[in-house]
This record gives sequence, C-alpha cells and structure tokens, in this order.
Amino acid sequence: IYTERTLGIVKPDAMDKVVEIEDIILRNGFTILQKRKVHLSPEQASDFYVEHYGKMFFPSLVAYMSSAPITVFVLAKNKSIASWRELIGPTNPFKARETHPGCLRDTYGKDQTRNAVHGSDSFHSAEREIRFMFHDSIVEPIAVGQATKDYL
Ligand code: YYY
Ligand code: MG
Repeated sequence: IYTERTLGIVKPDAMDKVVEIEDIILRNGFTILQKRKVHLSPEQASDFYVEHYGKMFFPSLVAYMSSAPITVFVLAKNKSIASWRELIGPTNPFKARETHPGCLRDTYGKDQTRNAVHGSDSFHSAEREIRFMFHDSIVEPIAVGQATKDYL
C-alpha cells in the first residue's frame, strides 16, 4: 500500500497549541509516521527555506524559525500534500480568515510570518523536507515522539 507523505511543522508561535493541533491532524485522517521537536539554528532554517533566499522576508523568516523550538511531523494520508495544504490554509492568516475560515492559519496564525504551521507544497518538496528534518545529523533532537502507526 502506498500512502503519500508530507511534512508538517508547528512553528514557534503555535507551540503552545501543539497538542490541540495534533488532535486536529488525527481527526482529519492523517497518520503521524514520525514526530520530532527541534530547535533549528539560523543556518539550518536558511537551508530549509533556501527557495526564498534573497526575498524581502527571508531574514525575518529565518530569525523567526530559529527563535524557538518547533514540532515536525511526517504525515501520511491519501493525497496528503494537497490535503494538508488545504487544512492549513493560505500563507497570510488575515487572508485565511477571509477565504478559509476554520483553517489552521485562521485559528492559530498571528501574522504573515508567524503563521502557525508549515506544509510541503509538492511531492518534490515533501521528500526533500522529510529528508532534511529526519536525517540524523541535520538537527539535534530535543525530544523524540513516537509514530502512531507503522508506515505501510
Ligand atoms: O508555503 P507557505 O508557507 O504558505 O508560504 P511561502 O510563500 O512558501 O513562504 C514561506 C514562509 O515565509 C511563510 O509561511 C511565511 C513567510 N513569509 C513571510 O514572512 N512574508 C511573506 N510576505 C511571505 C512569506
Ligand atoms: Mg512554501
């Protein structure tokens, strides 16, 4: 059985709601294959978001993503990439509030940078981001969660 995988992140501003968000993840039919709490260095945050290098918001994005721990999830579900993007909603929480009421960025997002959650945007990014976050040498785990179910 092949189930598509994607990478989800609960960002620093939403870490106080990680239990609540994990519950929403499960209620929406995702299987949590892996979970890890990490504190990225600025260098690691820059590498993770390298596609945005040179943009106006890049320095603040990197500073924010390395400011405090995050929780990283490998999520599995049929069409998980699109399904998770749909559940998190538009990048800007103010826009999310208008167009996707009830999405995670509506509920938990604070502003354009502190938008609570991340989701891979394509198969290619999902595979790259999962490798990035779960390669043993790339991040120092400060707590390691348990997969709720073996990956099929
Ligand atoms: O994929 P997604 O997270 O929805 O948005 P991206 O366009 O890939 O931007 C990544 C990340 O950068 C976004 O989640 C917040 C931040 N950001 C920002 O701080 N200011 C912007 N104008 C655009 C994005
Ligand atoms: Mg993106």
